This record gives sequence, C-alpha cells and structure tokens, in this order.
Amino acid sequence: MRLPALALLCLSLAACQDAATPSVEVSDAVCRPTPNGRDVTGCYMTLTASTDDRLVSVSSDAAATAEIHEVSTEGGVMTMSEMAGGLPLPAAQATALKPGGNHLMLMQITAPLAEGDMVDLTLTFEEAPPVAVTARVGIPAAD
Ligand SMILES: [Cu+2]
Repeated sequence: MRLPALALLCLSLAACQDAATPSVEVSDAVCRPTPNGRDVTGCYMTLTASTDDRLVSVSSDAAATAEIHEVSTEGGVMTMSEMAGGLPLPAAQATALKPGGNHLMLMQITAPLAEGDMVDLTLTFEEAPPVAVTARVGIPAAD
C-alpha cells in the first residue's frame, strides 16, 4: 500500500504537524529536592505553545496533589495560591515557570525527592493534547 504524498511530506516536515494540531513544547523541567521530610515542592520549566493555549492542570505519580501556583506580594508578604483558570500560554511565546514566580506545586509527595532523581509529570492543556514531562530533581537556575 502506498502512503498518500501529503502524509510523506508531513513525516519530513515537523512544521506540517504543528499546523494541524496545537502542541506545547516543554523544556528545562526541574523540581526542587525535598530534604528533611518535607512533602511539598515546586517544579519549574519553560512552556511554548504553538497556538494560544492554557495549562489547566498537572498530575504526577510522585505526589497525591499537584497544582499550578502563582505568587503575589501583599504588604511585603509573599503568598502563593492556585491559579484560577490555569496558566495562559500565548502562542509562540516562551512562558517561564521559575523561582519567585509561577510554578507547579507538588503536595503530599509519596517519597522524598533527592537531587538526581526524576519526576514524571503530566501536563493538561485546553487545546493541545497532554504532554508527559520528565523533570530532573535539582536546584533551579536563578535568573
Ligand atoms: Cu506553590
């Protein structure tokens, strides 16, 4: 059986697939280690969506609960809270989750995370299909 010419073209051109299906690229995923019996940690990464999209939820086998958090400062006190409605991802723009800003929060972590471990995360988006990410456990780069 012969593949249609268009399908062959798509195999060789990554851009062809991008045009058809919304997608999100994830890079530099890192989760902080959990020393001293802490069962909560933050994860950071850079997300780039092909079309306007939104990160709506995150899950991990490594934690009972995972949330998308934003950080705000009121009266000099930094607090964090779950982002209502998720994290907006403007098309073709790198959106960074980083220390001191938006982050993913793993809670009720099942086993301590040590530097060098790997954590599997599943990110769910409004438009793009879910993305499986393997984050390394380590100290996130300061900016
Ligand atoms: Cu948090």
